[in-house]
Amino acid sequence: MTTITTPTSTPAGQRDSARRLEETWRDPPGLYGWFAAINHKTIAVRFMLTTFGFFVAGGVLALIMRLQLARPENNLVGPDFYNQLFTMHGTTMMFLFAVPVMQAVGSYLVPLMLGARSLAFPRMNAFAYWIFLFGGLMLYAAFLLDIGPDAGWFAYVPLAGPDYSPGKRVDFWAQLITFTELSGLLEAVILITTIFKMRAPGMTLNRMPLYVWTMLVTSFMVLFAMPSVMLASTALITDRLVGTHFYNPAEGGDALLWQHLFWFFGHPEVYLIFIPPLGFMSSIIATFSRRPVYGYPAMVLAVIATAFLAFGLWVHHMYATNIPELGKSFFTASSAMIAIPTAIQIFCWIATLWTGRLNFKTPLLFALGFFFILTLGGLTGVILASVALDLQVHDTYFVVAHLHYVLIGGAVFPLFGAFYYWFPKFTGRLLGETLGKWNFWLFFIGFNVSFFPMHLLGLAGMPRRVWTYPAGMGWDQMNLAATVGGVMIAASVLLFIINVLKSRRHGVPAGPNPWGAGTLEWGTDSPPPAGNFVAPPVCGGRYPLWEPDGVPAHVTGLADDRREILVTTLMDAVPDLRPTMPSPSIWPFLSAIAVTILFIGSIFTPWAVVWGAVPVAIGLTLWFWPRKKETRRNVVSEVHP
Ligand code: HEM
Ligand SMILES: [Cu+2]
Repeated sequence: MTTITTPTSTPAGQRDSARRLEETWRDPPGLYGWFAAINHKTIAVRFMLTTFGFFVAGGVLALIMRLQLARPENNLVGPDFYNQLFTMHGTTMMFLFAVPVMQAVGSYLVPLMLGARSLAFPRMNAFAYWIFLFGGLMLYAAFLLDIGPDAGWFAYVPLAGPDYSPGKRVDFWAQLITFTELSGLLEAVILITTIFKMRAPGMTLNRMPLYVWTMLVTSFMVLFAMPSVMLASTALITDRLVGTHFYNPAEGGDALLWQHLFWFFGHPEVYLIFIPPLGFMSSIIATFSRRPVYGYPAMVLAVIATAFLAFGLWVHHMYATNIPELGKSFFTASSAMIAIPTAIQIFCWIATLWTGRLNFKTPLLFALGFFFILTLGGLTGVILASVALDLQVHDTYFVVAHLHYVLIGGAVFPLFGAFYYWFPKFTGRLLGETLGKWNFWLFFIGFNVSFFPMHLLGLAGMPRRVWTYPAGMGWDQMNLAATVGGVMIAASVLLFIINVLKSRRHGVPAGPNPWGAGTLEWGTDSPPPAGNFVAPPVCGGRYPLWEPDGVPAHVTGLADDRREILVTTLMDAVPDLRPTMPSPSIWPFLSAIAVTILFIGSIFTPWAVVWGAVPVAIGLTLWFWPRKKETRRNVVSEVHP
């Protein structure tokens, strides 16, 4: 049993222990160490940088589209390339940026907020990152070779089927789905396990930070949503490669099956993107209004309700199909209903801000930008939920406007806020405030200049996914405005990059808690040591650092010469077990390469599934091969608990 006492050891003893902990938990040095790294912070930083890289790549594609559409009958790009552009842009933003970036940020912050030394399953975490990276690289390699996918980000059959999309383009798309969903599912399992079993003693479910609640709920949604699209895309590949007929009505298949399976995932996906930012909002608003978020139980229940409802609305993407009209009305009702839990949260935040003492730093500006933009996106969402109105603007720029208002307002604004907020924790330095304000205002104004006119374009009948349009339709000015706004957004992202590069070296040193925040990640150094906490905290409330007596005690008795962690019980976080975490290993990386060869090979021959399984099996076997030293230690600790 672990004993919990106030630390009594001498400062010198603590320093010694801190040094040993650092040696125990850090990643090995050198090139080998780079590939063998498994520390959750190392992997999370790589993950965040990679997803941000994809955001920039997707943004460049968007800019090319906007330049092409700036004036009528433009010839910057041709129709075939334009098809690849919007498909790659949508696919990148949804599968390589928005969902994974939320998991990446979570895999950095969740253990720190819980007072834990690590994520659960750290090797699997490294594996999930490599799989994600290789999948993304495969997609972009295909694009650069001019065989990028071109059937839209939701790849509807029959367009994406073997008859209308011969060649390999759509296969790369379908296989990218397998890569990213595998990675996403693993991350979800890791986060759920960490949240349920590795919380600091005293952190009952009822004291868990709201951000951790959002990551828990998101991870459960991933478990239910992602298998649906993996199944769908695998069936698409087998239709295309080995002649099955899942989606072929002539042979008893069903084209609409694709839409059901895709949107059963696709609608919850937008909530996978949107729910973690609700947690960013709660963290930022609490800290910058200097008081706990109002209505904790209502906030938690609202997030859970959103997750449940999110699985009951997928048909609102399919109003233009021949589903029975009565059925569609139910989906109208449920689509309108999901506005309720979001509204509850918005009211709780307003109540918090109303009664707080506001501190207008850049993170809060981005949080306020969220309110404005997301609310507009939500209102057009309620319009689109109605079958009659939706049919009028289906497949027009009205939809493009709506989806960017919710996705950029609901996810990208809070995400930027979150970076400004947690950057000092990641690096030990604050981001520049002046550049931050420029970053915000350029983004906010540019966004509205770019996307507001698209509502009007849609109402004026401009269809989405067209590479050009004739002059004299009354669309010219609004398209030009949209392009100017797009350039402003690009400039603002550039300012952000400059800010990061500058502040990483020369920013104001942050110290452990620059904002005076209340959750546990601010109770350790910035950046945190390899083992997160020299003395892991015991949790005394929802905002432990704001409790009158601060952190009441620390966990003692954990080994500092091996990766020992404290496992606590699910509901009440009572200390339970002291397992030892695995050490760094190159095998997650090598196994990810083997899996990549299997996945990419199977685009070209079904035999890759058979022969490709051999290296995967070897990789996994060596990954799990026990080491003598570790086994001996485990046996000893079992005999003497
Ligand atoms: C950063 C600024 C952005 C600009 C200027 C931009 C611009 C565009 C444009 C011009 C289109 C194509 C319209 C068409 O021809 O139908 C588009 C489509 C799309 N965008 Fe964005 N976008 C941006 C960011 C994002 C973000 C952050 C996301 C998601 C998180 C996103 C998701 C999508 C999706 C899903 C589509 C539909 C693709 C398809 O039709 O297959 N965009 N965007
Ligand atoms: Cu939807």
